[in-house]
Amino acid sequence: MDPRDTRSSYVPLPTTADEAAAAASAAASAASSRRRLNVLVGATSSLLLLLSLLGAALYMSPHNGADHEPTILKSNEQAQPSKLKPAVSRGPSDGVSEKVSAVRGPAGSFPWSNSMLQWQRTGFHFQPEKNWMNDPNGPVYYKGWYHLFYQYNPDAAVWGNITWGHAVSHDMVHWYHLPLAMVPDQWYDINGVWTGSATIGPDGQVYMLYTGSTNASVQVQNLAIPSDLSDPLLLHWTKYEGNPVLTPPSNLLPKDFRDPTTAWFDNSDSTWRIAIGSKDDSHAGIALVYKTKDFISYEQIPGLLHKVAKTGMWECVDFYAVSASLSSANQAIDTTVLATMSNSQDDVRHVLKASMDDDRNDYYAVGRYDAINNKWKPDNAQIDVGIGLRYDWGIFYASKTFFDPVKQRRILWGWIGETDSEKADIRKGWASLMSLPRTVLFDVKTKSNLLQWPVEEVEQLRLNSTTYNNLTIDTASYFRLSASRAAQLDIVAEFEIKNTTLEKAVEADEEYSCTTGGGAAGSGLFGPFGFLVLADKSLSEQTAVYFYISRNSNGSLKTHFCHDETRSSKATDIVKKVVGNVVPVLSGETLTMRILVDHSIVESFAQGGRTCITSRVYPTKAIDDAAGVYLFNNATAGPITAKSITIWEMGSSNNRSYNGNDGQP
Ligand code: DQQ
Repeated sequence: MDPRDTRSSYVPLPTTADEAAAAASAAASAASSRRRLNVLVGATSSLLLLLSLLGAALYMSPHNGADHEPTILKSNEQAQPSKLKPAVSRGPSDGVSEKVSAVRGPAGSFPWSNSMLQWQRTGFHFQPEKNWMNDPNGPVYYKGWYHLFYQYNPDAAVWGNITWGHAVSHDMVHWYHLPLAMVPDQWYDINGVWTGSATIGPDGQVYMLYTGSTNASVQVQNLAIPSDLSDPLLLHWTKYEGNPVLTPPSNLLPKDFRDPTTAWFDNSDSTWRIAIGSKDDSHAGIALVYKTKDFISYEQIPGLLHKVAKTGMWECVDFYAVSASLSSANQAIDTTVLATMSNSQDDVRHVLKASMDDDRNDYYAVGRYDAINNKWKPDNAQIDVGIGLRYDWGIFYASKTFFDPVKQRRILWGWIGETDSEKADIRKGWASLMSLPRTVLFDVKTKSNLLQWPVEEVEQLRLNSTTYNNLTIDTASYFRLSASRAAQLDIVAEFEIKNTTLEKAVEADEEYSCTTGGGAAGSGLFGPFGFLVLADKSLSEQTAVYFYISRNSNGSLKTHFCHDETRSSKATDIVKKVVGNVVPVLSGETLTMRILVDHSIVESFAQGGRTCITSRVYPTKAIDDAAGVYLFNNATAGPITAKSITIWEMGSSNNRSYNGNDGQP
């Protein structure tokens, strides 16, 4: 089978003729369902008002501190799943941020055609078959399958009715979409089966801890286990009858206690530990730690794992160990032994990541964990969690890692939202996708950051390639590169700047940053130079991926890696920015970048993954055969030489629906 013909099983948008007919009947049924909805909304809002007043009253009732049991609206009866199918997302009102960047700026909706919208569907990134998705949940390897669960709205292309979608893969490239793993059907998760993580115990038991948003919108932690551990597909899940297993401590707001991590084992007292994110009353982001022996009863460990002032609510905390020794740089560390790696071991570092609800970015810091004192400390307080390094300087959120026992590696999944309008998402019938799965390693050369790189399995999709060696590009020029299917590419490039050119560095500007530096159209002594992807012939649409070298005050050079989305589309109803950050380049290193283009997503990695950027782009002209890729150089100091550039056209992943046979996808 030609892998290029296996785009995921997506129902095409109707043709213009079909559309006109469908629009007429949709208008008629919308009018009648609006009437129904009004009645429903009226009834539901009275009910919600009653519940929230009751919830608020219960939470505001006086209490006496430590021994206070948070009051939760309990019911022995099974709650009914919500019937609301929102036309607009109700994330913020439910106490959770759902969409990374609402469209602001020039108003007016672009006349998107169906072919433009249909083109946006990716070829080799993970996406559900339709509708809305957000955070990756409980990624785990089990009996031969990589499992990916995710936040999913089965009813619409906007956030709401959050359930757990589920898919399995042998290689994290080709997927089988499975039935929903968990739906909101209990009082303790009726407002959403929110984010959670998997832990496999030494006896092989799988524990899935997740946040439930209760009937009073209180965030509680719940336990679910596979109904049949012998089923490699883990199709059926049983929620623990005594849920919730954890309720918010009395000193925290009931809507700020969510997203349990994978558990790690502590030999000192033979307990499992989990971290949960929150914020305190001074708006500091915090991570709390609980211990448990059985995943049912928990005790909060005094103190906090970590806290950073003014960073706000920490969502989707992740905590894991990485090897810092050169000899074992490709050996990730199983989360369950994280604690035994603590303290004195010099060749181990602990990574703490939190997703900042305030700015919707994933920040991490490298540090050390002191399990005895329940404390994690960053190696460098200047780049603590939330104020320093990001996994990705574009759009990338609510990520989660897991340990892959097969290849002994740590793998990171991130939620990549949309930067178009909700209206366009509804027309497309889908919203959001996952980043490529990335391996995560400690950078043993810089000793200060992680390295992220697409899992090697992605390379199986590489088709025909074109290589250029020693391609020199003059200042203020561009050059079209060969790629006939430019919507799905893997580009790897290495650049060299002649020493004679670099000698001019004393004059390079000091104040540069990607966001303020004028984008790809600007020009300085040493940049920008790099690639224009998804560009039409006239370059009226183009997404630029580039380096820019500036100078530190001490005269040393500083390299920036940026994406300029501002000319990525003629459309005005999308968010377009210049994003990026500094990338460490060590003495003697050339400049390297890798760019994966997949229709509406561009994912880039500089210097082996020290700095990563993801953009969502929605071209209107540079699509299908009109999309091309160019090398460009706007540096005024002189020519730039690409020592090598290889461009692979990429095939598509082969995704299938579940065929209904338990045990066989
Ligand atoms: N998404 C979930 C929450 C989490 C947020 C709800 C992060 O559990 O905090 O869909 O995107």
